[in-house]
This record gives sequence, C-alpha cells and structure tokens, in this order.
Amino acid sequence: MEANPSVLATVGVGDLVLLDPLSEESLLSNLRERFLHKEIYTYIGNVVISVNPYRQLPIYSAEMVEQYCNGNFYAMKPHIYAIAEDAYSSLRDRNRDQCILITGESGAGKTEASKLVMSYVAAVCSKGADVTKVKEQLLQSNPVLEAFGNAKTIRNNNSSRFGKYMDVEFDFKGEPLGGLISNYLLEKSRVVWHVKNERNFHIFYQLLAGASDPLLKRLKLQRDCRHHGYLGDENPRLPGMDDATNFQAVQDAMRIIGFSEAEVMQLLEVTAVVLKLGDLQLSGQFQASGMDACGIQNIQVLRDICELIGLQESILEQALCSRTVEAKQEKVVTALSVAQGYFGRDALAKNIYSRLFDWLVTRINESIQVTAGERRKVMGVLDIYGFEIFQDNSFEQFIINYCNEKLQQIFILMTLKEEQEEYFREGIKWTPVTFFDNSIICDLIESGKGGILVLLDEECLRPGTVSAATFLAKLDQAFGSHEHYESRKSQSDRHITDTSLPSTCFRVHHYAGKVTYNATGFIEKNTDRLYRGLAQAMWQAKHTLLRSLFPDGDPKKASLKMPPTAGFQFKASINTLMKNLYSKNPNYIRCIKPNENQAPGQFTDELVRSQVRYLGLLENVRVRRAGYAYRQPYQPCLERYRLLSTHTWPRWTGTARYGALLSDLDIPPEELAYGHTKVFIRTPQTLFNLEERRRRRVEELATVIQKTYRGWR
Ligand code: AD9
Ligand code: MG
Repeated sequence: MEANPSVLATVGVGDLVLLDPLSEESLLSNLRERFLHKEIYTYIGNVVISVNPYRQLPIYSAEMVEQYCNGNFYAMKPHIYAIAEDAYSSLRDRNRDQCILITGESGAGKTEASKLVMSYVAAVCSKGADVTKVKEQLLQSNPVLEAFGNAKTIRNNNSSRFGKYMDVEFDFKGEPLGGLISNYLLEKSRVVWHVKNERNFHIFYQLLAGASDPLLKRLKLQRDCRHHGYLGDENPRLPGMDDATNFQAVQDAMRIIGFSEAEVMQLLEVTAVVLKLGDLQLSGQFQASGMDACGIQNIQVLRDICELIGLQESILEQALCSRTVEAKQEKVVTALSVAQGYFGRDALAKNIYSRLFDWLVTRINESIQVTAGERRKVMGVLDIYGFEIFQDNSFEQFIINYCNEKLQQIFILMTLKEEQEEYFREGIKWTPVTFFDNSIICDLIESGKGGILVLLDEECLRPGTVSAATFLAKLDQAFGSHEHYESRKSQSDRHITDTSLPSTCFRVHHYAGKVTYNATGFIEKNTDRLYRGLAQAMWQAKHTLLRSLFPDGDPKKASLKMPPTAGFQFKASINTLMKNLYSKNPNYIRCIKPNENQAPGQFTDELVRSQVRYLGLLENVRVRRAGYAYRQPYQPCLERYRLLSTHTWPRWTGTARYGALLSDLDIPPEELAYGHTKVFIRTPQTLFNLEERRRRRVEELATVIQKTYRGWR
C-alpha cells in the first residue's frame, strides 16, 4: 500500500510521511485535527495509526467493505480495511505469508482492531458453505476467549489479560481453511485478587448472571456475586455490557466451535470450583504443639467442591491444610499455618484457572486446526498487551514490557528491512538510516549469558534463603554500570541521590520510558509454586477435565526437577513468536488511546504525546522518508499529473518512456528516482508542489469549460 495524493485532500494529512514541517508538535496536531473530525485512521506509509473513537462510527458497513475490496487505494481515505485488504490480497495473489501486528497501550483499541481485520477478511473471501463454517468457528473463538481471558480494569472495561496470536490458514484460492491460536501468559493473579473498581474475569459474572436456577444449583453457586469471595463486594455491573446476554453468546459460540454439551458442562464445573475455592475459609486450630494449625472453617464449601469434582473430602482437606514431605522413604506430615493454607488455596485456584484457559485454547485449536498437508498461506494476527507503566509495577509488567521491547525491535528491523527490500526490488540506491536500536535493552532482560531473567531463575533455583533483597543484590552486581539499569545501589555508586527510587526496586530504561519495578514478588511469581499435594489431589479427582489439567499430580510421573519458571517459559514462547513473525510480511496497526476516560471526542494532548513517543512514530516517519518520502506505481501517478504536461501524453505504458514523461513535469532531477515499477519522490514539498499545480490547473480547466458552456447557450 502506498501513500496517495488523495490523502492530502482529507483533514490534515492522511499520511504522516507528507507532513511538513515534521515535528512531534505537527504530528500531534495532525492526529488531533483528524480525530476531532472523526478521521481516526492515519497512515505512515504502510503503517496504520488508529485513534480509539470510543463511539460507533458508520465506517464498518458492508458497503465500506465493498469499497475497500474493489476500490482503488489511491482514491480512498485511510482505513483499517485498506491494510486488511492489502495484506489479504498480497497473500492471495502474491503468495506471501502475512502478519498483522497490533500494538498500543491498554484500551487503545487493539482487540477491536484485530476483530475488524478478521471480519473484513471473512467478509471478502468466498461464501461457500464449507468456508462459512470455518469462518464462523474462527470468529466465534473471540467471545469465548474474551469471556475467560478479559476483565474490566481501570483502563479498559474489556481488557485482554492474555496475549493472543492467531494464524489463519488459507488455501491457494485464498479461502480460509482454519487456524491456530497461541496464547501468552494469562494474568492469573486476577483470579484471586483485583484492585477496587476492577473485576475478576468476565466469565464469573456472566455465569452468575446468565445461568438458569437449576444450573446454578447444580454448580452450587449463589447468584449474588457478593457471596463469592473472589468477586468482591462492589457492584459488578458495567455500562453497555450485559453479562447474562454475553453468557448466552459464549455458550452459543462454544457450540458453533464444536464443544459438546458435556464439555461445556465440565468447563462450567471447573469454573465453579475456582469460585468456590475463594469461598473456603481457613482458621487456626490450636494444637498440642502450641502452633495454630490450619483448618477448614466452612466444611460445606469443601463438601460442595469435592462433590463437583468427585473427590474424597479428606484428601482435599489434607492437601489444603498440611504438607507431606518424603524423606528416606518415610512420609512426614506437617501442618500448615493459616497464611500458608491461604497461599496454597489461592495458588490452586490460579493454577486451575490458567490451566483451564490453556485447555480452552487447545480445545478451540482442535476444532479449527487444519490437518497437515499441502503448503498453505498464512495470515497471523497478533493482539498482545501493550506497554504498561503503573504506580506499582511487578513481575507481570516486567514481562509485558519485555514483550513490547521485543515487538519494538521487530518493528524497527522490519520497517527498515522492508524499506531496504523495496529499494532493492525497485533497483534504487539505498542510504542507511540511523535509528535507536533497543537490542541493548532486550539483552539486558533476556540474554542467556546473565540477563535479568536468567539471574532471576538462578535465584529461584538456588538453595538457601532467597528474597527480593538477594535478587536485587545480584542485579546490582551484574548491571551496576549498565546504562539502562538503575537501583539505589547503582545510583549511590554514581553519586546520584534520588529518593523517588525505593530501595526494594530497580528501574529499567525501556525504549518507551523508565519503569520502576518492585522486586518483591518476582521470585514467587516466577517460581509459580503449587504445593505438590494439591496437584496430586486434583489428579485424584474423578472429574475428567479437572484431572486432565494436572498430569503433574500423577505420583508416578512426579519428578524432583523444578518445572520451568514463568519467565523462562515466556521467553521461549516469545522467541518462537518472533521467529514466526520474522518469516512473514508485516503489516502494522498502531493504536492510540486519546483519553483516560473511555470517552468519545476527547483528545488529551499529553496522553497522546507520550504514546506517539513510545510508539516511535516520529522515528517511523523519518525512516520512511529517509530515502524517498513518497512512491507510487507509474500508471496512477502519470494519470494524476498528465494534465500538467505541456505535451499531449500518449496513453501507452512502457517503463522506458516514464522518465521522459515525468521530466516533462518540471521537477528537479534529484527529487525523482525511477524504480522498475514505481516512481519515487524525495521530499513531501515536491509532492505538495505538484498537487498545488494540479489543483490550479483543474480550476483553470473548469473555468475554460464554464466559459465554453456559456458561449454555447
Ligand atoms: V487492552 O490492552 O486488551 O486492555 P485494547 O485491546 O487495546 O486494550 P480494546 O480493543 O478492548 O482495547 O478497546 C477498548 C474499547 O474501546 C472497546 O471496548 C470499545 O468500546 C472501544 N473501541 C476500540 N476501538 C474502537 C473502534 N474502532 N470503534 C469504536 C472502539 N469503539
Ligand atoms: Mg485487548
């Protein structure tokens, strides 16, 4: 997709490559002006910037799909459909695997954008019965995964709490055959705790609001959220979101995907078990040893859970309240304290839920996956959590920001690579561009030779007493003089006094800004410990789904080896993802959140400015125009400007003649380059100048025609 002169005719410029003068200020005011005129999409060459309108705009109708499907980009406004069409047609006609990378902070519109791309592709490909079924299944995976993986946060009422990458596979005609979803690190801590004014995952509220009385009874749940410990006391209703209706939609979607009634029921039972675990109350029971040992206070809840999963009460009770250590073939049972009991209970709830989520993805994949066979074409859509800077940042933010660091790296490399390749394809000399390479930060985090994640793993596996303080000391020792790392210790070594950095924290200078991470909790979250007795108890349950989630509970398979840490697993999956993305032709959608209030029509300059900075938009424009700002295939370019020529331009084509024709336009030679199929214009001013001359010429011609017409009358 190329910039086109018609984008000049819209509000501001429709392609920032043509912005003149180019500065952060001009870029910002261009986005603002367009946004206020409901123009939410703007290009940077082939990148689409999307500013969340927070209202339904009439721009996604079937007619619009039709226009972008059949239309000529050069005559149409910037739109997400244009990038979807470009990716899809290049996949279908040029046999190039595509990926659509959607980035932006929480609430910026990534998930909506990914759905728009998918629905566009679904709308333009064939309408045969087989294909319709596949399309339906692919589209219906969304409500199911959103129910289990999204939640209301302060920033977004429908915030994705997991990363998602979906490969859609097409046959040689461009018809969808199926897909494959990969999910990344669900924020499972939300199952047991959420901040005030946020919610737990949608499914819990949907289930309570939408289930029939008999179903609720069967699941041993109360309709009122306030009866369930993990859901909190606040009013959970959200404006514009009807939990009961959505519950129906989720059930319908599961059926369309191919879940059996029994599977749906089992899924709901396990979901209910998670809720019920939150209702278990523990208390200290006095023991002869003088220690307050943990005991279950509300036996009925324990009974309910055990009935739901088919397990003897005593087994679960023992697993929750005590620990068995095997030493020299002798079993030693020790009582847990109440705090340890709650820790185990919550760890169990989090583990069940996140394993259930993984199962859900695997189950959906079973339905939509294409069996191995001929080589197919693939379009991957990535909708992953955006960069996060909170007041208090923990392990989750560290992982999310690491992921964004990797995406930024791939963005820079691929934008440059794409530019370079285009010049090469077109036979034009390429001048290298300097840019900030964030691989130094990626290395700081992920290097196998002692990056932060490796040091964290070492600390998690090390025998002896480990704590946030020992982890921090290790980081200080390794990175005390690293230019992207800071801590109290490294500051004092550099004679800096900065009380804003607490002694329990370290700070990473990310490409998008400095983030202060609280080291407390890193070790626990990375180890993600579940007492073995609890896994073993789950494995003994008769409930087939629940039992299948805990293969590690099988004593025969129990290994003394620690399971891989959360950080290790994330790094491995993100690197696999990167390899996958590198092998495809990238298309970018960069989403921007215009205000913090989820309100239409509000554009907060400072908020947008910070996003413009960390999305690196200015840098993107610079890279894009480092060589030639503007490019277009010969034919449409000649047609647009032929009326400026003093000679009569013949209608024939032929590359050799193009140069001669364009030289007729009186453009300085250093401003133009002739590629094999496209003409390249170096600066935006040259294009503006051409456009202005064209505009005047059109006016002149109109006047001439009017005069002639009057003369006839
Ligand atoms: V998060 O990182 O998952 O918390 P996203 O995914 O970036 O975030 P999302 O797509 O969920 O944000 O958008 C947030 C809300 O903005 C949606 O629920 C819509 O109400 C609203 N939105 C986003 N894009 C559009 C749009 N193109 N048109 C109308 C939109 N509303
Ligand atoms: Mg989202």
